Amino acid sequence: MSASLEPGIEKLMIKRILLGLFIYVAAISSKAEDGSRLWLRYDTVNTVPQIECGFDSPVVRVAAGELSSFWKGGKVSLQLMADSKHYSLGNDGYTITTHNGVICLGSLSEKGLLYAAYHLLRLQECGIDCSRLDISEKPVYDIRILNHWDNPDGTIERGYAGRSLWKWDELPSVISPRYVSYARANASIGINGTVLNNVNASPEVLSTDNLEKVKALADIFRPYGIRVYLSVNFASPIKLGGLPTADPLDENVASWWRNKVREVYSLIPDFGGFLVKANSEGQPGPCDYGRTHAEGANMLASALKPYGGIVMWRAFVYSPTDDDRAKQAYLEFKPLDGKFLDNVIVQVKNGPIDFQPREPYSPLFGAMPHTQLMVEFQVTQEYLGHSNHLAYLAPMWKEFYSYFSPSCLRAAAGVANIGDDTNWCGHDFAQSNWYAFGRLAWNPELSSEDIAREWLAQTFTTDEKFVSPMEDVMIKSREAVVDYMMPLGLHHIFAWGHHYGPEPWCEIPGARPDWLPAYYHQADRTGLGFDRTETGSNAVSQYPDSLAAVFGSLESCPEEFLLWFHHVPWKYEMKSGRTLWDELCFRYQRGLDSVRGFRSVWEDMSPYVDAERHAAVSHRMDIQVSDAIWWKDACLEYFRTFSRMKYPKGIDKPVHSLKELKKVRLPIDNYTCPAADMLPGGVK
Ligand code: GCV
Repeated sequence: MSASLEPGIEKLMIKRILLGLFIYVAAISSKAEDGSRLWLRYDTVNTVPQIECGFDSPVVRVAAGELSSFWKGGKVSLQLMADSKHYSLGNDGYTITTHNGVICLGSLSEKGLLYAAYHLLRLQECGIDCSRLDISEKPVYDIRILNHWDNPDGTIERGYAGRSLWKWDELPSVISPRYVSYARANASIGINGTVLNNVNASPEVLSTDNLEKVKALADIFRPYGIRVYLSVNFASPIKLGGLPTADPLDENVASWWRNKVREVYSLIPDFGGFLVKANSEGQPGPCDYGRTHAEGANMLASALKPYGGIVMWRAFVYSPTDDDRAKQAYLEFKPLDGKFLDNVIVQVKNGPIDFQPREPYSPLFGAMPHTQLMVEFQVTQEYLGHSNHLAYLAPMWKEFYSYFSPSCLRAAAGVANIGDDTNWCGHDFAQSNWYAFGRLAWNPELSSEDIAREWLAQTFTTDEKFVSPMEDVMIKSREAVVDYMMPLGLHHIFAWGHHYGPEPWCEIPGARPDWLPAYYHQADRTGLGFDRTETGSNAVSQYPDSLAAVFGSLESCPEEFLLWFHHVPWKYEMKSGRTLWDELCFRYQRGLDSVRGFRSVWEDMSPYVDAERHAAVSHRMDIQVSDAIWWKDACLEYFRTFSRMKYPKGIDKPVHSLKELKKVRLPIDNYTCPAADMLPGGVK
């Protein structure tokens, strides 16, 4: 909360800011271009800018500090404004206007001023003229949150950028400087929440010792406007509390949670709430006691309600039934519409299966009008080449939003791609996905192109000779991955376990059928693809009628979803006039050609990029090209055993034989993936 500044304190405050600035600037100027500065590569200022701020608070101190350190223009005034305009922009919204040569940042809250300060710096770094500004901003979502799948032992589930940032064994006494950098990076793109631990949650996360550590992080993040949340294990009352049951309708269980929540808030007064994965992939949940997801979620929500906390309850469920996995979340959750308390948000993955390179949107969106829903995107590239492949994901997330208005949702969550690697995300370009997630969670209407351009300008250079070709590469990159991995609606044909390379032939005796690729591709002598029309699983019927009609007809189904919804004969004539088989070959080849093209564009970028990052990206792009060959050979050679058709003209001869490819094994755990080295012949 703001307080007006006493005379004298202002001077002290400015001195403090300037001293802090000096130390900070000295520290960052000595850093090499190793990617550690992300998109926040602000140059130091030589003159002391005039930053006027009539009040003090930890949040506003950060805002003023950033501007004092890095703003190169004239006077900036930070003002709390409680007029109707600023009320309409809500707590996080702000204005940036110019009056008589002074730039005025106005907001109802300190957090809004912080976001305004980062906005101004972003304009400066992108080379935009700031002499006459008239900006109003208001985020679409109040909750813009990262989900870390970090484990207490420092590993990260589906993490490809080193180990966890959170050094649990050192906390709370040792505070890594990266905690502040993390908070700062998030605040700069409007992210205001973080779930610190894996949804496959250890009950220990709620132990008193651990909560002291969580408190230390929450204290660091608070001045950056970031609230901390935790994933919790539904069986915690048993495993941590020694109770005989975790039945949500048992009063002792509810009371255990109430007491735990009280303890959490005594340490972290602005604690955000719980994220829960229940009755999914072996996690405990209310269904273990014959209760519904709503009964489980509501019990936790009641405990959190007095403190303003929320429950984000995941809808990622697929019980081992015979029904199509793509239908299961809908079948379980739709009947619960309207049964959740008002501080529960049901968190739904963007697609009905699991973060595939391309999925239609999950039909749950739009099917639960009386329930608050939020979308879960995956920023970490579990199914898009980990941190080896350049895949800019904004176009994928925009595709999701193209089906309905983003404002139908309450919030957006992104599964983080952040680890303790020097450059945070493994691949320098994977930083763009963290960036894009934050920007789109603030405003889903932003274009992928604009986000790419501003990220490139801040992260590398504003030189158009660099920005323009690399924007083009980024925009095309996700489609290229779809092409060389699973085009035309194919999905989940990954290798068992690591989800990196292809293994459409994978068979594991005793495994659940819906964990195996054949379940999804359904290749046979007649054709390829999963029949989800009314002659098949009828998953199309879960979509609104108009869309169900489009998806359900072979003629009108968009080709990008063809094999998702239909089992299509090999000789079926596609829009291009090619047969399905030829089109499949063409798409795999097109994907490979695209990444070869990206590699060559990047080669030409060396005059604009520091040698260190240029070499790092080149190395990963070489792997990507090699992997695209691997994908193309594996899938086409395998599917050819069903189609028994020849490769059409213009398709590269396979480099690898199916026999060789079937022998490829990657170390699933601790996997840092020099995939090319593991391929037979180590092709480039
Ligand atoms: C955290 C997929 C991933 C799992 C992940 C799960 C989920 O199945 O492979 O690693 O577990 O999704 O989102 O809960």
